[in-house]
Amino acid sequence: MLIRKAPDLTYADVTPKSVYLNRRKFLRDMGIVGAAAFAGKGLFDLALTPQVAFAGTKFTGLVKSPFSTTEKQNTFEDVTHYNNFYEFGTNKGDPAKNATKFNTSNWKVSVEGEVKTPRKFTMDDILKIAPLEERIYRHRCVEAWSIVVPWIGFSFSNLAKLVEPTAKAQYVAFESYFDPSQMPEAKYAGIDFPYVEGLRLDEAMNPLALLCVGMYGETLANQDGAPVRMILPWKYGFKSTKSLVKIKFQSKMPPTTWNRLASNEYGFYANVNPNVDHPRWSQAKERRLGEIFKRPTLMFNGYSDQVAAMYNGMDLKKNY
Ligand SMILES: Nc1nc2c(c(=O)[nH]1)N[C@H]1C(S)=C(S)[C@@H](COP(=O)(O)O)O[C@H]1N2
Ligand SMILES: [Mo]
Repeated sequence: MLIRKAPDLTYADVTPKSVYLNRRKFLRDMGIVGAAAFAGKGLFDLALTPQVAFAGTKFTGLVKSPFSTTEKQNTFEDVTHYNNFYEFGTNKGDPAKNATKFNTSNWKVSVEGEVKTPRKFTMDDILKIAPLEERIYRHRCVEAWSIVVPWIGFSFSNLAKLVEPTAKAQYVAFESYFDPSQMPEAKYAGIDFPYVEGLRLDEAMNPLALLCVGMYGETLANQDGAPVRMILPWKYGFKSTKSLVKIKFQSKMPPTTWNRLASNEYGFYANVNPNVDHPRWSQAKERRLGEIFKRPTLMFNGYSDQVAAMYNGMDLKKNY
């Protein structure tokens, strides 16, 4: 995998204003596209400065995924300005405004619990686990909107196999970063932090479960869960934990943020299901961001072929 970076950027060139407010244009102006590729050094070693976010750094040599949809993609603008990231505010436009200075340098993800080889991964470690793929997935939110995004990452199973889950590992618990000083809006969100989620082991090991480090050919925007998050395209969006710092393999079903808040509204499985209404609204249809007319929602968000077998014998009206 090659990562391109303008070879001549120095700390002095990079004012926080140009980075935070106009990062993409800035990089284009600096000639980052087509710049000599750096080999040998990792992306996160090449941080322009410890204070600077990495959003906007390009990936090259991405592998095309057979799991990609050919549907029309949403724009980068849509996907970075209509977000759920309650740590940075509860309105869809809040994360774009409030996450600009989110410091994701020196990031570590602790992988622990029922594994033979627990380990703390740096972002450089993570980028070396497997070839990075571009996966264009449909993404369906519980509030009945959907988007199509070219995510970048690899199947979570690659990471899991490295740490060797023990026979006791039945579930995987995911935990987001939380720092109230960087996330002052979190105190008004009405949910407990850190944000926690979980999967059954077989769900986590399903090839569709993506450990995601980027989108649209570059590193993740802060508001989309930089520097590393989960993407589970057959489930409602809230299952896909952003800005991951802890992954724990365990024998018990882990508590999850939204289920803890309102268990009748948000189940543990949260598989996209047009036949199970949310108590306060229908899930039969969805609005693709940028479109006027609603479209029917598909069972498992259209990923039945890959995931339905995991739920054979389960009553999905009860296990929602
Ligand atoms: N840490 C954290 N992760 C989170 C959330 C959140 O508030 N905090 N929101 C979830 C919800 S409800 C959705 S729909 C998706 C949204 O991802 P996106 O903003 O990149 O589309 O992130 C999920 N992951
Ligand atoms: Mo969501």
